[in-house]
This record gives sequence, structure tokens and C-alpha cells, in this order.
Amino acid sequence: MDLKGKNVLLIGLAKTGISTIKLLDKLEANITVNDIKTEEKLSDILNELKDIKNAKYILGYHPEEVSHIDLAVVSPGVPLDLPFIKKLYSSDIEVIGEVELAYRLLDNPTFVGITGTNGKTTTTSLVGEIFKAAKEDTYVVGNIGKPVIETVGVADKKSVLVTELSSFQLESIVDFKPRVSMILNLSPDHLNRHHTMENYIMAKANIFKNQGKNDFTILNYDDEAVRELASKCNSQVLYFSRKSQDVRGVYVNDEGNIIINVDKEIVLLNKDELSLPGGHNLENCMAAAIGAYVLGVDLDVIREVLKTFKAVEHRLEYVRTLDGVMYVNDSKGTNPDSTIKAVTSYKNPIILIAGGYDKDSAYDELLDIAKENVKALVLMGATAPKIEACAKAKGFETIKRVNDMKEAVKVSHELANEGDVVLLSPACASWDMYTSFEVRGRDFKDNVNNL
Ligand code: UMA
Repeated sequence: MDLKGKNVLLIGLAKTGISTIKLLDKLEANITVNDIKTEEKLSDILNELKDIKNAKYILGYHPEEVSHIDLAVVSPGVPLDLPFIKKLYSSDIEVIGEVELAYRLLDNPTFVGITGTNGKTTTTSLVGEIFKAAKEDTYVVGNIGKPVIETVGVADKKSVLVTELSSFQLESIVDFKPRVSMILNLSPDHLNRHHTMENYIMAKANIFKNQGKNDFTILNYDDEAVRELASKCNSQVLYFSRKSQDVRGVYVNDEGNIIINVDKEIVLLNKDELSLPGGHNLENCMAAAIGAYVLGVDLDVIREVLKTFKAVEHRLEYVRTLDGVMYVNDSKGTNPDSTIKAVTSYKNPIILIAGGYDKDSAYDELLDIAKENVKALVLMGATAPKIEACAKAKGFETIKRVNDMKEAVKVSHELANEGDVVLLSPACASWDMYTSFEVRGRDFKDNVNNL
């Protein structure tokens, strides 16, 4: 793909936009950058980009129309139904995301694409560690925090790009074709952007739409919505299952041994040997193992990583124990399903800090399950009133509303007794109060460490 002299419109000037503009500049494209944020708000970024001469900026608003554009590249957080993006589509101007652009510019490396509502980051990290341990030239990229475009000019044919893909990134896929794709699970998320569960699933299903019979799609057999996608795959489908032993792929037998069943049955290891706790992590480990296995990674390498892998920051991350109370940072719990997995990972009484940006999620199922061992709710952010109303209807007695993380940690500390867990798992994105879940998680950890 030759972009020299082409008029490229880049929409969104944050992580993705910065990496993309730097590459487009190297490729000698004529760049127009658009962001809803004002020049003043973007001043630090503009300063970082001051050496890029061949770019003009439309900042503070989205234009009604942009003319003379050959290609538009959209950042994941920018909805594709903005009026001016719709106009681009209807004018037959190609609109793609950064993952698609990177795919076209890269020299055909091996892509492992990982998606699902929850567990993506842990599984991506696991697969990345396995390929690194196997001494492959490995890049761990995508929604995990490193734009794929950063590997253009660095990775080559022999590289493995382990790529976490969100529904936002998959929505704008055209040709992207991973060698191995995985869909870990599907539950309602980002419905304010995708509007319906069907649209959300369709976006996720783009991960395998270009795969052929030499490629592999790894699906969660126990998740009906995921399992049903098999009929739409042109690739070789393999399943992972905690519940059924009758699958081609990987399953758990009566003794708790994880069995790889592709051409023959192989005992990988016992589930008690996995370093990560919880049933959801068993699924993540099985998906990672089968993905690496079909790409020829040595079984001993897979075993060793699964036995020694350490939890990822912001996912059930242990922070400290103070006065017999354990503090856990699960800031990546950005939807109700993820928080269900967090609260069911502990038997102890929990003080749950929740609430954040409103994605139109429903909290009923979470609160029904949380009633088991969540003894108090500490609520903050835009969704606090909605969660509080739902919790009151479910009979929760101790519900505290707080203004910020400092107050949330202070109130939780006061409510906690020896043996309790104070868990930040907001069930919501962070964008009402923070720029990212990482910043929110670090704010929690700082406040906990200052207690
Ligand atoms: N913007 C507009 N108009 C809009 C919306 C946004 O101009 O209508 C601008 C914003 O003003 C801002 C820029 O777009 O300046 C933000 O772009 P972005 O949201 O795509 O943010 P990036 O920093 O580029 O980060 C993105 C992913 N963010 C989102 O999908 C929201 C990061 O995923 C990802 O790590 C990064 O690309 C690199 O690939 C984060 C995330 O929260 C972790 N993902 C969601 C999730 O996991 O639930 C999907």
C-alpha cells in the first residue's frame, strides 16, 4: 500500500492517532488530523508532534464534510456513525481503523487475534509470554495499549503479532486476517456505541471473517452466543470447554487434567497447576494453550508459562493487606460481567467500589450475584445513582455514595473488618472521571498505599 502523496484523514488524536500520524509522516502522506478536543486540550500532544510538518489540524469539532480525501483512518474510540464519517462512506471514501491500516502495511507476519468481552488482556498477555518463551520474535499489541501500527517497519514475515482486539477495532476491519483468532466470551458491553447485542456480536465476528481453511478459530464452547458463531466460520474451528469433554480443541477431564484434543489426546497439565486463580482464568489459559499449540509451540514451553504467569496489572491485582483486610485492584472490571467474575473469585465478605462511565449496562444480574458476599457498596461516578437504585431494590443495606477515589478508599477502610476484601471492580468504564482504567487503577492503589 503506497500512501506517498495520498490525502489521509486521521480521526482521533490520542494513543492511536499519535502513532499513526508519525508513521503517515514517514510514508510521506498528506495528513489532515481531526479531533473533537480543542487545540488547548491537545497542547501536549501537538507539542510532541511539532516536527511533523506535513499535517494540518481541524480541532475542537468534527467538520460537516471533508473533501479531497483518499483514505480515512479512525481511532477505535471514535464512533463510525458520526455524521461526517457516514458522509465519507456514502462518498465511497474508504474508512478503516488503525489495525486494518497496520495489517495492509505489514509484511505478512503471523497474527494471533484475541477478542471477547472479558479476559482479552490476560489471554493476550499469556499468548505473548508463550511465544516469547518459545523464542519467537513476538509483539504484544492492540487494545492492550500498544497500537499495532507501531510494529510497521519493525516486525517482519517471521514475527508473531499477538493482538488484543476490541469490538471498536474490529468494527472497521476490511481485509485483516489472523492465522489464529479467538473469541473468549460474549456478554452485553459497549451498547451505547453498538446499540444492539447483534451489532456488538457482528463486530466481534469480524475477527474471523477473512480466515480460510488453513486458519484456526478458537471459540468458547460453553458460551452459547460464541459457540453459535462456528456456523459462520470458513476456518478450522477448535473449542475450549470447562463443561463438555466432547470437543475438538481443549477440555478438562474428571481428574481436572487439561486435555488437548486436536489430532490425538495429550495431557497438558492439571488445572490446579495453573498460576492464575478462578474459573474464568482456566478458560483464558485453555484458549491461550490451544492457540499456541496449533501454531506449533512446544508443549513444555506452554506448560511452563501457564504454571508461572503472574496476573496482569488492574485485573484482580493484589495491592496490600492492612489490618487483615486485603485490597484488590480490578479497575479493568469495566462491565458487569467482568465484575461478576471478580466478586465470585473470593469467598470472603467484599466491600465493592463500583460505578463510572455510563455504557447503558444493566446491573441486575451483577447485584443478584453480588448479594452472596458483597456486604457493602461504595459507589462513585456517573452510574452511581443507577447502581444505587438497583441495589436498593435488591435489598442491599449498606450503600455509600462518594465523590472520588480518595473518599471511596477511606469509606471502604472504615467499613472493612479483618478478613474482608476491599475490591475496586467498577463494572463500568472510567471515562467519566479518568482518561483510562489504568489511571483509575493507579489512583486506587496510591490511595490504598497512603492509608
Ligand atoms: N474522539 C473524537 N471524537 C469522538 C470520540 C473521540 O475526536 O467522537 C477523540 C478524543 O477526543 C481523543 C481520541 O479520539 O482525543 C481518543 O481516541 P481513542 O478513544 O481511540 O483512544 P486511544 O488513546 O487511541 O486508545 C485506543 C483504545 N481506546 C478505546 O478503544 C476507547 C485503547 O483501548 C487502546 O489501548 C489503544 O487505542 C491502542 O490500540 C482502551 C479501551 O478502553 C484500553 N478500550 C475499550 C475496552 O477495552 O473496553 C474498547
